[in-house]
Amino acid sequence: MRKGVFGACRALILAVVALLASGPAMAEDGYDLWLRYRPLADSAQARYRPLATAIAAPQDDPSIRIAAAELHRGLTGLLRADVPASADAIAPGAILLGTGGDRRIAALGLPLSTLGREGYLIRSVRVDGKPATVIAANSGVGVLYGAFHLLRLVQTGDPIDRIDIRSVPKVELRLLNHWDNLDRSVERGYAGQSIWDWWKLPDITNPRYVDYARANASIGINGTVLNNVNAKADSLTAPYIAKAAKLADIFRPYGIRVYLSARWSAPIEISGLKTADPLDPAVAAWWKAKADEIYAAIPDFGGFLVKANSEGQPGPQDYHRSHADGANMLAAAVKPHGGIVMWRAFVYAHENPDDRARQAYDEFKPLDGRFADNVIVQVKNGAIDFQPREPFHPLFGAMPKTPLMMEFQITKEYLGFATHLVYLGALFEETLASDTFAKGKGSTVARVIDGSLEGHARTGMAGVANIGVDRNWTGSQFDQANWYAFGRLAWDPEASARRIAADWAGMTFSTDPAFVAPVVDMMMRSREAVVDYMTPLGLHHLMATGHHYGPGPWVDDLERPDWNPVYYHRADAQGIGFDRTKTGSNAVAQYAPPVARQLGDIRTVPERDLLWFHHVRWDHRMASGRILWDELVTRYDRGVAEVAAMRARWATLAPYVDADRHADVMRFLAVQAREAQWWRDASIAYFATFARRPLPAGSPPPAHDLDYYKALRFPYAPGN
Ligand code: GCV
Repeated sequence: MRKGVFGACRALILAVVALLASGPAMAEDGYDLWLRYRPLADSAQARYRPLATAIAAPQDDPSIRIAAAELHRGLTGLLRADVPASADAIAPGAILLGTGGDRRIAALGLPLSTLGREGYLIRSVRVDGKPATVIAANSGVGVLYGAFHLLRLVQTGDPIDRIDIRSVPKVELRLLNHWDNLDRSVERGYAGQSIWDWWKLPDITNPRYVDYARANASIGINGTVLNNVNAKADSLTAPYIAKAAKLADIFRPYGIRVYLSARWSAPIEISGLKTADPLDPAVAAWWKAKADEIYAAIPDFGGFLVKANSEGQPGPQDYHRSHADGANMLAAAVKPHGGIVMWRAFVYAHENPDDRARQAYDEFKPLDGRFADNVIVQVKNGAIDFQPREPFHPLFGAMPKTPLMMEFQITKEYLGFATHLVYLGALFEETLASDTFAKGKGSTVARVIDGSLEGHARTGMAGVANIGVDRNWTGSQFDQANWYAFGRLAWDPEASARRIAADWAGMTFSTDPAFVAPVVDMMMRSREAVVDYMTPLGLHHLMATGHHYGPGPWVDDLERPDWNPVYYHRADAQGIGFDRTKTGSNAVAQYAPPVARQLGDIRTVPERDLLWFHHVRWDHRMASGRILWDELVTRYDRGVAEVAAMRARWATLAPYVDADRHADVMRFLAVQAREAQWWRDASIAYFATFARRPLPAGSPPPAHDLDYYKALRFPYAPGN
């Protein structure tokens, strides 16, 4: 008996030891995001141990208190040490946090005046004769950003001796746009319901609201538009203002302001006005009173985001007024309170027979210089709609007198929903690094967005959020990276997507170089993979109707011509692609002349944009020496092969990741592999009916005939 008990105990101990030795044993579900603070390896702990002497944050400021608590939580976890939070005395190695209002920080004579409200310094200094690390800023929120930065250095194994970091955001408004509806459904949301429980607010709040604010603050996001741009007027009624105010109270110490999407016709819907004409004094008075009401409840309310006269939404054009008339009227209402209006340029009209890609430019370019100074025009990264690849929007660089802010989509409406592993940092970076040539070489989109090209102080970047109530927040482990990368690039639009991926992978999974290097490589290649298996060589908008799940290049029966994929690919017996040169829609002429020349010439256009701008013969000779048809099929094959490579690679990385998250990602990759094959097969089956050529040698025929793919239906696909 004794022997039996002993044997069982021994077996248990051995099992535990084996488990511990077998790498990351703790089950994780992704809730902790990149802020996991799991213990570092012993050698790294020793390196950072001096930081564990004390955290001195004597100022009474809510954001500084949060910063100190975060450092305490982070260092306690990472270094397995209980770091004393001492209010005053500086022990050697201590961290001192605060603003110039702190006597010891003031005594250091740091160049705080160059940091603005949100920038910070992290420096190795001597305080009261003892070595210390100071995090200093001009506001509590700046201090909080600095605390997260210091924790990132520790999490990723960066050196912290003789530290000298200065960081100032290059972009003023770094915002999430939630397309969340009041019934908790999320338009284009793939991570479960909306995290805003509107029904229970304001009385009952979810601890997740704090975790949301904390995660956003950790990457510098400073604002959130709570409701869908396809807005309901109800969001502007007193009960919903009270709910938004509750969220604003929770977010405030994290430096996050709330904004609301405004429905243009709200004065009619809420108060029975006869009109929503922006030049009608009663309408202007209504909005002014509404702004006063909102600011009484939310003194730091950020302002309004507006989708007007787009996809059926009401707007000033219903009254024959311009977008500027509409934006300026709203801007006047929020101006006395310091609020802003973000007016979306995502407009295209049913009645307009012009190429959809031209329409936003044609509408907005003539309005340059006509917007009030608290209006910023929000422009999607490309001229169509968040496709796997789009050339940069021609409005960037074309409205020098108007501040333009970027709108990226973090949720992956057109890139495989949450299921596909696609690192959007690469997409964001590609757009931001594009050269508009508006003021000669080097006039990048990043410089339009950060205001430096035209000297605008009002700057912004918005990301359509991918957040929901799913335990891992974003619907998949790797989609967290897209939220993360968005925040980091909004802070610095010239930051490296690769570097950001490395930080994220290190903090989210493991800093072991044997893990980080292959994962970052995989992430950086993942964007090209999705382009290849969905829309290679500049193809776009080929997805199925409504939900946008899966391929539908054959769709030709929708009410509006520009909702049909056939409108975009224009395949025929001769070739494929949309002629946007002067023999076609001439959309290319909306770019600055050097860009227009390059893109408009089939000999110089980059192949990645070829079919966006040109209708190209099937036998056109490509750089590879292959004819276009063969190249197209080769790209589809390449995309599918890349997903297979990602699966194989991730399988080898099990030793570095806890079993649950590793298996989770493995399962998602299996779906992606299946869907990549489906995209490839369906697209090739369809385009072959025009090209009428054999597949290149070694390329297998589609698994099914075209009718099979055309018959697939997904009435309950999410996010629709
Ligand atoms: C919020 C696309 C999406 C719509 C979205 C729209 C927009 O058309 O499919 O769901 O609506 O863009 O950005 O306004």
